[in-house]
Amino acid sequence: MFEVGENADGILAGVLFLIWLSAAILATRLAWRPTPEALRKSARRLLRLLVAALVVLVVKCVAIGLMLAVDWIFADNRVIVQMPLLLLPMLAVVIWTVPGLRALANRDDAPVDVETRSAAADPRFVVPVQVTAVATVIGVYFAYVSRPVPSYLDDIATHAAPILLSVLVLWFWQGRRLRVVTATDFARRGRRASALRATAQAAVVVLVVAAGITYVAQSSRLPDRMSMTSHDNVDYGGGPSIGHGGHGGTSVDELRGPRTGKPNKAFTLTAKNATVRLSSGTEIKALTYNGQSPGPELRVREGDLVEVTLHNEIPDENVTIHWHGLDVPNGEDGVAGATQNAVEPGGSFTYRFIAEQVGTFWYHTHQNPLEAIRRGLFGALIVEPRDGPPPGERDFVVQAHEWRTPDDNIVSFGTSDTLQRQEVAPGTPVRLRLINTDNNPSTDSRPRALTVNGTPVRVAAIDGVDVNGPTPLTDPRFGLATGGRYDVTFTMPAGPVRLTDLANRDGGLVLAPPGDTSTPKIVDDGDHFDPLSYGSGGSRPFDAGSSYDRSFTQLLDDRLSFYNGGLHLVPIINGHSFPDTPTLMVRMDDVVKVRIVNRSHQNHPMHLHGHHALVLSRNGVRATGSPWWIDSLDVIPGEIYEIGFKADNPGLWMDHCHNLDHAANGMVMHLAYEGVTSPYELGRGTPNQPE
Ligand SMILES: [Cu+2]
Repeated sequence: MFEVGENADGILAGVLFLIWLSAAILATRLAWRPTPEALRKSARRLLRLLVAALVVLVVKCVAIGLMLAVDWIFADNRVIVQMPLLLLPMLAVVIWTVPGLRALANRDDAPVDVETRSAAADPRFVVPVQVTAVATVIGVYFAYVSRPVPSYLDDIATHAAPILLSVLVLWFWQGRRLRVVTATDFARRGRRASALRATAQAAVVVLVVAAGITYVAQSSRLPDRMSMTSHDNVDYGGGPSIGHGGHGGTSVDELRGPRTGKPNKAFTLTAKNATVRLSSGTEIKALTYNGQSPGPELRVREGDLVEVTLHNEIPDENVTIHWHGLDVPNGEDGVAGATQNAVEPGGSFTYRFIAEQVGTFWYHTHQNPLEAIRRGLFGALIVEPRDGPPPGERDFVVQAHEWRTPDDNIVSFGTSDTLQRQEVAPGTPVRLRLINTDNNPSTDSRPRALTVNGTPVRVAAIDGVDVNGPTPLTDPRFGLATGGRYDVTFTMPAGPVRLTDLANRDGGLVLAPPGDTSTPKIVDDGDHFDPLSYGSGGSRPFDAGSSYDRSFTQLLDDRLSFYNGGLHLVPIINGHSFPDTPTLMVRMDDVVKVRIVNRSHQNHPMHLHGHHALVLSRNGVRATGSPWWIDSLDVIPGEIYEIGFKADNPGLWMDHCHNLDHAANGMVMHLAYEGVTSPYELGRGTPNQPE
């Protein structure tokens, strides 16, 4: 309902502008109509336009009502900023323009005399229509560009100022026109002179606008060097204000995993260029770890000391490794420019951490990730329970990815873009480890839609945390957030089971008993899996009613604007893009609530590094199933999620949208602990481009 209202509201802002622009042109020319009949016709047309504008306004109010019905916060800026600035000039039209206009529309055939002309050119009669046209321009600007966020006081001022200025300018201008139209030599004034002047005026306007756009584009370019810890926009979430870095704090370099001790598992990952061949035969010029993509599966046990040595042999690309979902010490988090310098060609970096969580995770570069992850710098990281996996269990790691070729996006599981078959004996416990490594451009950036058909399944874990009391689901439809993971389990039945990404119905994975060559049909209209109410039992350390040390709100909007020199639909957090986005400041052991509100046109799979957060509620409905712990949460337009987490992992942590296009366009913020500093910088003048 929010999206319908939001889209309609934007379109109607444009429709209102077109109507009022026509009305203003008509009103401005009214006094110049040569004959009684022409004047009457123009006046009637203008009246009809005003009626049409009223109808559109009513529809716009309905659209705003649809958004308000979801929650006040989805359209409060319309109610507080936009509508008053539209309604006030319209009211002036009703009071000062409409009575005179009706008289003109009903005028008889008496010649158009000076008195009539001066009535039709009177500023009090014309200016309200012209100013309303200006207000609708501000309305379009509001709908697509400015997107105000609370507290709205400065937005009221910045949006009202041009309207008020236009009153003065238009009143002065219309006064001059009034004198012209009532002058005795009016009829003899040449048209040529005024045409020339109009052309000159238009040229000046075009020049000024072009210069303004060039200036805005240039000034949106990011600085060459930025520090993640030196932002002005600090949010304490209603808690006590605390120091952000400064002298004498703890450097992220001190927040590393165990530096000594023999690792239980040691891996070497070498980043290199390689050609990856998909099952269809398509070849991808990929960026890889160890020449393969997805990179080698890293499989460790709970409690292992893991050591991963990264070498970079890609000649023109810096790399890192981020352990997505694994809440490692901050210095091991692999974010270029925040926790380390990106590894330059020929360089190395060694990560060491203890695998404390059991479950399905993945790793990927956090340097130029928009391009580098898409091109292959990722792989699976599996942490098995200390005592090993359940006896007899077979697990299948499925990395849903989208390979880009010059002409196509190829939806695949790993390198399989065609249907794959595996033999599994009936009675075998099966675990599908579903990982979404990519946002989903082929389905309009919606969460990746996956189905499992052939047997009822359970969701045993979400984002590397076990689900309590999972119940069987028949033909479920999973919407997997980018970066998110579902562990789906079942006991192999006597017939085949099929896993499908609905964006590639010819691909997928079929598990079948030996000798069975049949393929189950795809059922794509099954129930959407909703973790909010799935499972039962389990304990919650806090819930929607708990008291929190700090409560933050993240208002996700988007607007048409320049970011880093380019024009985009820029996603914004609380009205800003990185590096002006708010920094969430916390203190160790704080219990923190974050309210995420998506008022934008796009999905935002929000990913907080270093922590797992508990989902408390969605659109006011409390979570009732098993505790739903997330590190990657898809927030769709019109949704409000409340999540809670304990600040128990000190550091400087990225908190960003994992739709990497959005992150690259500034949808990045960070969570900073009191006193933590980083010696690293990011930007063109550094090796580091974490987004
Ligand atoms: Cu996003």
